[in-house]
Amino acid sequence: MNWRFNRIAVVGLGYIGLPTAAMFASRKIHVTGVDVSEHAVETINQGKIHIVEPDLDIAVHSAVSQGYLRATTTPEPADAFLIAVPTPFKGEDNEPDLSYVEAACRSIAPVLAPGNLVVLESTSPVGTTEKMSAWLAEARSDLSFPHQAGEASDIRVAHCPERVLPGKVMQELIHNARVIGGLTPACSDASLALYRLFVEGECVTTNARTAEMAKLTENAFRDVNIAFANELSLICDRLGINVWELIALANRHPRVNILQPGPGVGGHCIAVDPWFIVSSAPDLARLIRTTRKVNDGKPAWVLDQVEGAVSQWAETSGRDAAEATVACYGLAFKPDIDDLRESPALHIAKELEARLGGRLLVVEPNIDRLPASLGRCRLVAASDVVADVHVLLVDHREFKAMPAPSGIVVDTRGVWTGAGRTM
Ligand code: SAJ
Repeated sequence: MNWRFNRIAVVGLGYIGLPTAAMFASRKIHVTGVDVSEHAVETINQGKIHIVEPDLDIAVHSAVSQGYLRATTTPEPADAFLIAVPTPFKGEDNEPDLSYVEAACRSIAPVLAPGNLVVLESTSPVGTTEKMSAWLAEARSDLSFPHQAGEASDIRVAHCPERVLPGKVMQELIHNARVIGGLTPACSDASLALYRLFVEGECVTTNARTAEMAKLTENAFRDVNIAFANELSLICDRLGINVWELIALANRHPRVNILQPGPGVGGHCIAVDPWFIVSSAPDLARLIRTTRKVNDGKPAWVLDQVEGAVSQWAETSGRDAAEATVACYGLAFKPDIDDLRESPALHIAKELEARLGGRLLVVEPNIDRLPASLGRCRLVAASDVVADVHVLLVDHREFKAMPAPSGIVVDTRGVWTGAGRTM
C-alpha cells in the first residue's frame, strides 16, 4: 500500500517528541506539535527550545521559521499521530504510571479519522499498545481499531520505541536502527513508511509486544551490566584491588565487555524501565530486581566512603571531623551534560550538605547556579577549590583534563585513580 503523510502530529514535546517533530519538519512535512505546557508551546512557536540538547535549537528554529513546525495545546487532525509522553513509575511497588499515555489518547481521539496511524514512542510495559488501542476505541465507537478489526481496521496502531541517547539525539534519531511493532502487519507497514521519511538506520518490524519488550530489555541489559561493575567496585575496595584496572584487564578478553562503576545509575530511563519488566513478571524477574537494588544502593556506599575519608582526615590532622571541607566534583547524571534530574551525584551532594553543614563546595562546570535544594553549598571553579576531601562524582571532561587534587580523594569514576593513573 502507498502510505502518504501530509501532516504529522507529535504529542509530547519533550526530549524525544520535540527532536522527532523537528526531524519530520526538516523533511518538509507539516508537523503539529502538541503539549499540555503553554510555556513549551509558546517557546517553540518563537523558534526556541525549552530543553537542552545539542543542535536541537537550530533544527527547531529552521522548522518553525520555514512554517513546517507549529506547536499547540489542542490536537488537530493529522495523518499520523506520534505519542511521546512520560511513562514514570509510581507507588512503593514501582508500578508503571500510564496516565500520561491514556490522557494523550483521549486528547487525540476526537480528531482521529479513518486511515490514520497512531504510534506510541514512549517506553512502555508490555501490553500498553493494546491498551492504547482500547482507550482510543472507547472514545471513538464510530471507528474500528486493530485489536477489534485486525487488518481491516480504520485506524492503525503501533509501537516504535525511542532509543536515542541524551546528548546525541539529533544524530541517533537518524542513524539508530528502529524496532517497529504494529498490532497487525498493516500497522507495521504504515509505521515503516512513516519512519523511513527520516531514519537512515535499519527499520525492523515485529509485533507490538516484542517491540515493547525489546526497549525494556535494552535498558535492563545496561542496568545489569552497570550493577555488575558497581558490585565489583565494592568487592575490589574490600580486597584492595583497583577496580578500573581490573575491568580494563578483564575487558581484554575477546568475549568480556564490562561497563564502568559509578556513584549509582541516574537519568529517566535505565533506573526506571527495568521496573516495568519486574512489575509484569515479579516472580520471574529476580536478577533484574536485584540489579535495581544494587545500583540504587551505590550512593549510600559512596556516602559511607566520604564519611570514612573525613574521619581519616580528622585522625591524621588531629582536627575535629566537623571542621573538614569537602568538595564534590560533578552533579549531572552523566558526563558532559547539564541534566541534574534523577542524578545520583546530586543525591550524594544533598546528603553531604545535610550531614556536613556549610563546608561543602561543588564544582559543576555545566551549570551557572546551584539548585535550590543545595542552598548552603558554594558553587566554585575547580581551580578555586581548597578542600580536605575531594569527591569525584561525574567524569566530566574538565575533571579528566586536570591532575588529581592534593588531599584525600574519593573517586567514584576512576578519573584520578583509575587504570594507568597515579595518585
Ligand atoms: N552509567 C554507569 N556506568 C556505565 C554507563 C552508564 O554508571 O558504564 C550510568 C550513567 O552515569 C548514568 C546512567 O548509567 O547515570 C545512564 O546513562 P546511560 O548513558 O547509560 O543511558 P541514558 O539513560 O542516558 O540513555 C539510555 C540509553 N539506553 C541504552 O544505552 C541501552 C538510550 O539509548 C535510551 O534511548 C535511553 O536510555 C532511553 O530513553 O531509554
